[in-house]
Amino acid sequence: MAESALSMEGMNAVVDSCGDPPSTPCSASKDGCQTGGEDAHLESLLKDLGLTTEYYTKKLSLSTILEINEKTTTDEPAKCKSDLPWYFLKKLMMGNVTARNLKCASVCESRCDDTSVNTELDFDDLLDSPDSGDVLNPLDIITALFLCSDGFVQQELALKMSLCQFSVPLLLPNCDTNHCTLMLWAMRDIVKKYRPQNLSESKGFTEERIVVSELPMISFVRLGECSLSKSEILNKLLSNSQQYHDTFVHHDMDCGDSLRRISNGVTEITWYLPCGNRNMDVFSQPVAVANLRGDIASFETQYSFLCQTSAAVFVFFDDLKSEFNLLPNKDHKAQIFLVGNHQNKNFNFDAVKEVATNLGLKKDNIIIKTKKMNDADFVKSLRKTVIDVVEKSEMKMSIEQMVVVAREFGISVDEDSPECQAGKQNADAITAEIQDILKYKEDQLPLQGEIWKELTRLEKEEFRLKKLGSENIETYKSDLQIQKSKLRKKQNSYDISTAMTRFITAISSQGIERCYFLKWMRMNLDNVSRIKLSGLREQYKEKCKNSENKEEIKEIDRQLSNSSLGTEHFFREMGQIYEASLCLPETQESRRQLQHLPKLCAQLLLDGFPVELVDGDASNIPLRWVSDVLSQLSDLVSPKNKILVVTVLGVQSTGKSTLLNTMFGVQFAVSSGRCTRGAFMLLIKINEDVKRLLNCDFMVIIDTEGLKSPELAQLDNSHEHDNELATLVVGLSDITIINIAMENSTEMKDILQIVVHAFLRMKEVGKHPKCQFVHQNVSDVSAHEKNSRDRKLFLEQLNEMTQAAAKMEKKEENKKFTDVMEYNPDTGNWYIPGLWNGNPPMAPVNTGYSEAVFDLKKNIIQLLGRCESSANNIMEFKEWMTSLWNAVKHENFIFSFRNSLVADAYMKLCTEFNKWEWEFKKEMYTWVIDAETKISNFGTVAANSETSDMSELLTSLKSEASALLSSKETKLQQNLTEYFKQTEGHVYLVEGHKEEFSNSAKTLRKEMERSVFNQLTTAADIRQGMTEIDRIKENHKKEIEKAVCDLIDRCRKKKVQMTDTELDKEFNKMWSKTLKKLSFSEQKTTDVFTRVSKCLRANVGHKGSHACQLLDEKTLKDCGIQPFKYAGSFKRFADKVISLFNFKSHTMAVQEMSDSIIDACTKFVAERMERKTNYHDTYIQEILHMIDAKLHNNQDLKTDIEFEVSLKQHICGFAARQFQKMHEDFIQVNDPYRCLIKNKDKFCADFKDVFQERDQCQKKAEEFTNQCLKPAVEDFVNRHLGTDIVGEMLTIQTFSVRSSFQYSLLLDLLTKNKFEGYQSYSRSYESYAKKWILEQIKKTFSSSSTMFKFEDQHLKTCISRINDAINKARTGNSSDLKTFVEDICKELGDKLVISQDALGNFMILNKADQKQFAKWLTASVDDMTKDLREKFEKSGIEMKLKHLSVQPENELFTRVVGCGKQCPFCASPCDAGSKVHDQHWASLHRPKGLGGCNYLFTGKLTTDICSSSVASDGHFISSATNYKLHPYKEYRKMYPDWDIRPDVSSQASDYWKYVMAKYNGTFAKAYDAKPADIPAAWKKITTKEAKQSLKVSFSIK
Ligand SMILES: Nc1nc2c(ncn2[C@@H]2O[C@H](COP(=O)(O)OP(=O)(O)OP(=O)(O)O)[C@@H](O)[C@H]2O)c(=O)[nH]1
Ligand SMILES: [Mg+2]
Ligand SMILES: [Zn+2]
Ligand SMILES: [Zn+2]
Repeated sequence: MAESALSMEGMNAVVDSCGDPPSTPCSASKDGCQTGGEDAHLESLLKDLGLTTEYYTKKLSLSTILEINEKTTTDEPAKCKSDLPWYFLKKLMMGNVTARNLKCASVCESRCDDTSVNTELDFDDLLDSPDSGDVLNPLDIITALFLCSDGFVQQELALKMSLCQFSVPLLLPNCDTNHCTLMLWAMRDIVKKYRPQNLSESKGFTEERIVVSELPMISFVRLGECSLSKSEILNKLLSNSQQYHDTFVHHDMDCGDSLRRISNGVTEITWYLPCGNRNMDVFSQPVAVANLRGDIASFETQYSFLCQTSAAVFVFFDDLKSEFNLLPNKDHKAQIFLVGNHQNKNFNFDAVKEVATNLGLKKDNIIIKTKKMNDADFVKSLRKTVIDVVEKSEMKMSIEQMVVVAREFGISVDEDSPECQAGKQNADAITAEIQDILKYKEDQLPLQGEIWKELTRLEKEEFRLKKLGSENIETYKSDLQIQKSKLRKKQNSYDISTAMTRFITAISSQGIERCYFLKWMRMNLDNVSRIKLSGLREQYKEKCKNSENKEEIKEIDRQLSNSSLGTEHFFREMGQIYEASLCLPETQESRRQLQHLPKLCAQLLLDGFPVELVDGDASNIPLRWVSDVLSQLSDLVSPKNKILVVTVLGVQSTGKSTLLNTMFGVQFAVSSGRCTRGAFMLLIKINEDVKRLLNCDFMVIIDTEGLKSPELAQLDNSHEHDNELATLVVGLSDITIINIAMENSTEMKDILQIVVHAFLRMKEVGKHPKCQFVHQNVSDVSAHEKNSRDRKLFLEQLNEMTQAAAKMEKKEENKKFTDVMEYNPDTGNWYIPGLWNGNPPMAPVNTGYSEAVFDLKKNIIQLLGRCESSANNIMEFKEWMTSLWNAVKHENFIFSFRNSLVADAYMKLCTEFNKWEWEFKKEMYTWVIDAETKISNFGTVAANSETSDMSELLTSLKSEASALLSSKETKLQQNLTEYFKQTEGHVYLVEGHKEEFSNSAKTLRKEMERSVFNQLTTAADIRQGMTEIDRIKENHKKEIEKAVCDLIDRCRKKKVQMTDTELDKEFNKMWSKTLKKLSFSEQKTTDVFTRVSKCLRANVGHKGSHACQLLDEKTLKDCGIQPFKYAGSFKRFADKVISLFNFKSHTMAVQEMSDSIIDACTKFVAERMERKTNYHDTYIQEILHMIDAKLHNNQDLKTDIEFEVSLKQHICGFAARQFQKMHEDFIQVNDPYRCLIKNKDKFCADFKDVFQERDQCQKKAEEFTNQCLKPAVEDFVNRHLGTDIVGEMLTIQTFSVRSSFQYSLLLDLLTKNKFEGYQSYSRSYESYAKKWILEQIKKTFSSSSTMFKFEDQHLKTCISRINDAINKARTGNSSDLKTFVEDICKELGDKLVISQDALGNFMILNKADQKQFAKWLTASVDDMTKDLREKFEKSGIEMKLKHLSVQPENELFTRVVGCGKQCPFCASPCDAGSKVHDQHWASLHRPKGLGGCNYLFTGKLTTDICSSSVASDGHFISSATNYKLHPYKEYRKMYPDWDIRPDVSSQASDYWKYVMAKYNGTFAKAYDAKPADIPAAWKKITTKEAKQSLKVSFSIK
């Protein structure tokens, strides 16, 4: 269609179909209605387009058209007229050349619908055309949009239109006011690159802002009506033979035939630019081509303007009226050409002749399309004329120069707005000064030059310690810090340069002026550096093809960097000024003056300007600056601060920036050669309508510098830089686009390596970015199908890379790419055809490119919507950036990574888990209390179990316990699963710990089970042992009772009054007689030593015969008498060596461990003793278990079997001794004879009462209460109080998680500020911690009445149970007192343990009346309550703690001590929150000198901190290394379960540095060493900073 010439008839038909009145015979009526009398054409059209007056007056802004909304990703065509402008904008912004095909879908649809309904053929219908009211001319829409847009949108429109090779408006009229504007500003941003003929030899090219290029302009206008389609002929004129392109909208395009309502008078311009190839170029010189829409008769101003600015004006006409004055003023500069169509019936040759003569035109100036000519011939002749003109004409003018002409004709210029002018002035003032770029940068932007690079080097060196040498690490680090602060000082010594002052003032201006300023800056700077840069870039590209020119490439690269100057350099300088100012005292004026800079920059980000994240030249992020900008940004948008991040990565110059620009309509710097440096970020607003879908308020796009091929990377060591950059941006992004140009697949491979590495690192630190691979320049439509084999290959490569990367990071478990991330080859790959359709510079953007990018965009937005984790907010983004970059600065990323978000998530998980764990434990504790009660009451009147066999009871209780434990464990696991299902709180970051916690739950259950079973067995055995004694006692009592009864009978028979003395005498007689009759078999005591020996043998026995032999060498009775001393039985020599190597000596370490074990066991024994029960084997088994666990925990400390046996013997020895005593005491206390004797007085009293028939009720009631109930109640309270205390303590922050505990403990030390505290903390962490916990408990409960509240609560429960039982027994029909009491006991049997002995004593000689007794009982229970309450209230906390069955400090300690492991270097406790974990880590390491280590030769305490050492090239020596030197960096080979992370902030250990600096002398004295050489920087640390560092280390908010 495009190539075929249109016949006149065809055109008429089209016109008719437009609904023009039939009287208008030809197409010229196109602009007929323009001058009609109707008012406000513009307004009505705008209304049709839905562009309300608001848009016209306020103007569309870039942020409006760039925001992501519902329409962004719909494929739906425009439905109504008001959709059209947006549809056009959307397509144009993506560089789609079909953007001008603007038709409402409803129009086509209604047609289709009609025909489908009509079954009968209706031929009339064929001639019907859609209602013209529904169609709008594309030119109208474009004009309307220009009229409704602000300068920046206009610029963007013009830019994108020129990319599509569309003509752009040169003169924009307002059809209502007939006023015209020269669109100079709008075209300012168009830069064109071409090769004119004279450069074709040298392969040089010209790259210029088109508005300043002085070009001949050829204008095409129409006079009256014309049957030739001027625009179409122009399109043909400009197209070369292979490719026709619609530069101008013409009637034969979609809706191009519909009435133009506002766009007559528009003068469009386009450029023909040669590529330097004679065969392809239409014109060998660049030409500007202008096209005036409408009849020159109506648009004289425009016509006159063109006559003054063009080299030639071609006037198209049909019917030339001689009277028309073609030349508005005489001294026009343009040649005039008349172009007529002889094929038209109105063509009047005479008139032409007349006019030509009048104007003095030559024959050449008249071009007639003769009857024989077809369009092609005609175009050819026209082209020839144009070439002629261009070659001969002297008339060349740039658009900038046209301003003067425009003013003459009253045409306004868009650049004249005051804001634009102000912006220009400000920008010019700065850029006018620039002569030599390099020098300018040195003078005006000095802070970012060498100083900043040196700072970067120091910063990295601080972490990498490459040049450490033999120097002491901490001194070295401290020196680096001092050097850094010197550099900052130097930065501060510069006054802010004039350029920067101007720059800051200018960007402080408000609103649009600031935008104009920045745009002007950008363009000016671009102009300044372009000439130099574009040449260099070209050279660079050329040279890169052949990597042999290494030196040259390096040189060019350096020059490129030196000669580039953009706004980013000014912002960079601002960042440095700001960062340096932070080193000034807070009060200093100059510092305060600069505090607003981050906010300024944040506002710019919000306005859509890109901000430099990574400075590509220095290869560093100014962290403080960027962080503060982001914080300000967060404040500005709060609470709408959720963001999603999209990044692009790929080889250099593969069109990454172009891709992002096309996708989002943004303006990242694009050019050939190396141009993006570092990484830039930019914000795009998300419209309300899709916010819910995407769950974010902004999208952040990050454009990055291209990754270099390894050959190039070698040159400047940029391999590291690329790796750093990739790791950072991948870590920041939700989606990473990996851009791959298909041409260079080898390069691709290397780049993939970097990228895969970055992904692996992210996986390891818990972040899960998604990725999309984009393959560029794949033109085939069926690329996706065809490439399925390639994709397989691609995946194989990815797998290969993964393995390689995994090996490097020592994370070999990652074998496939899909292990690293979720990736599907079918949905994760995109094929995008080449950008240009044809040969630049005349090539428009390929529609296929634009469409493919659109598909990608849709997909990316969908993917973002599906991001499982709720979007990050800006502050979290900041947090990630900081921790990623800090980790990047280390060599070993994964092990250096620390992130407070991860730490927070971990802490939350620990807190939750701890809560569940405590619920579990508490429930089990309560259950055990009840079970023990059941066992204790077994076989007594209080028993209420069915079985009479103890072992049966025990079995049933055990199975009950197992069932309960199982259900509790399941609940725990469920909680855990549920926890990881939630989307809040970044739980995905700690997904890696799930297994750990699940295992902890299992372990918890196992431990609980062991302990519960032990308790049950012990209780049962002890109860069993008591049964026999109870029976004996019972018999004795019966005998006594019988004897007493006999005595009473005898006495009564005497029938004489007997005095008390006489009665006593009688009783005594009877007592001795009866006792003689009774047989008292001596209660046998067990030999506890034998029992313990057996247990010990069982424990050690399986360790081999040698162990048993060792056991035999010593009898237990001889053990545990002397304090345990570890002699260091082996490698004594090595031990000495090691003590020289500033390492804690092995002997000392073993002794310390032994002491701590002995300490714990002693405590355990003491607790048992306190309970005054009988001995049981489980006790000693428990102790051996403890020892084994501790030894296991200290495996690193290599010890031998001799040691183990002797330690166990020692402990078992003293334990056995204690237990023996306890056992004997127990036997004594419960000895039937003794018990009987003890009660003699009581029996005597009872005897007298009965004899004298006194009322016993009150007395007995009191006795029952005090002897039976009271102890039981007290026991009940004591059993429960322990758990209550723990529960209460756990509500305190300090005990919620390990890290809080550590924090509080250390903070307390700092507050107390006593050397002794630090010393005992360093000497024995465990015992210090235990003591401290007890202190905390006492502190918590001494000041509050909480403890009493708990006691009172339990008391109340008991009392109400007792009263209930009494009442129940009363109403029941107990026949006598005995059953009455038994009923009560039975009722209480499941809660209270009532002493059988006491009960027996109570029942003897009890003749009390049941009813009376009951009455008195209630009263005495009341009294008891009062008594007990008083006692509880009065008794001190220490007393109370002694009697608890659950020891709160133990419970709390096991919770906060964690796994109990200590750092193999500095002995800092492991901070992992779960019970079971295979990696131990400490949040805070400390100088080894604090543990007493000193240097070999100097004898000075060491300042080395392991978190620094592991990053250095130093070596260590220890028993684990077999006393050989081993590199610190590979400490994991020796301590594979330790994860010692380098000090990321380099402030983390400030706490300990502070302590060491402060107590250096005291420590030295205590360790009998010389004081350490404290690095200078340590001495500067303040208490406040020390506190702050604690907070940071333990992630405390
Ligand atoms: N032929 C062709 N040229 C392209 C294509 N995509 C981009 N370009 C051109 O390649 C040049 C470089 O494009 P950029 O977008 O700056 O490339 P980049 O990857 O961002 O470059 P760096 O940031 O320097 O690594 C520009 O001149 C683009 O017009 C493409 O698909 N085909
Ligand atoms: Mg780029
Ligand atoms: Zn350590
Ligand atoms: Zn641990």
